[in-house]
Amino acid sequence: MHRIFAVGIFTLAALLPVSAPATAHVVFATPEAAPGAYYFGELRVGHGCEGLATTAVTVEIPEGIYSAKPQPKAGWTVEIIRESLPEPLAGSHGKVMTDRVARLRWSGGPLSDDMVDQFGLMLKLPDVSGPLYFPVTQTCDGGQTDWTMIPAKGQAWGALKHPAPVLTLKIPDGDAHAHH
Ligand SMILES: [Cu+2]
Repeated sequence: MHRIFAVGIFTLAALLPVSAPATAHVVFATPEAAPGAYYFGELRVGHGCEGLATTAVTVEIPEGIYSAKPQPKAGWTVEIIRESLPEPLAGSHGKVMTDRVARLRWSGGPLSDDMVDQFGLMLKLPDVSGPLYFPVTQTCDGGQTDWTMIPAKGQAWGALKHPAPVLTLKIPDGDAHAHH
């Protein structure tokens, strides 16, 4: 009886694909947003680095985004890394901006390879349409995976081994004018 059960499990495992599906990469849980919107999203970490537990997640905030806030997370230390702007810019509420958030980093955990978690952030999105790439460094206990690949023209995001998480900015269907 036990032996038959074991054989059944083995057969199922053999049928699973060798490579993880695209959804198991580091991705935005909600990958679409409206241009110019305040967007709250979560970076989903679907697995570790080649089986190793995740101990830090660092995300690069692309140019054109001047406001980025991480969500605090129990068991993780959050860092906001800023860089100064080449020239001051007019910000919200009449303030002048002299720097921007260049990257956010959560370190702690560890998040084991067989579990999933999400890291929240709020962004003020630029008023443009199209894909925005957020390169992520996944640090693990004894390894690292760089989710930094950006598809070339005509190349599918899913065809890349370690694609950067992408957020696609587009005006919602049936809404000719984006509401701010
Ligand atoms: Cu994956």
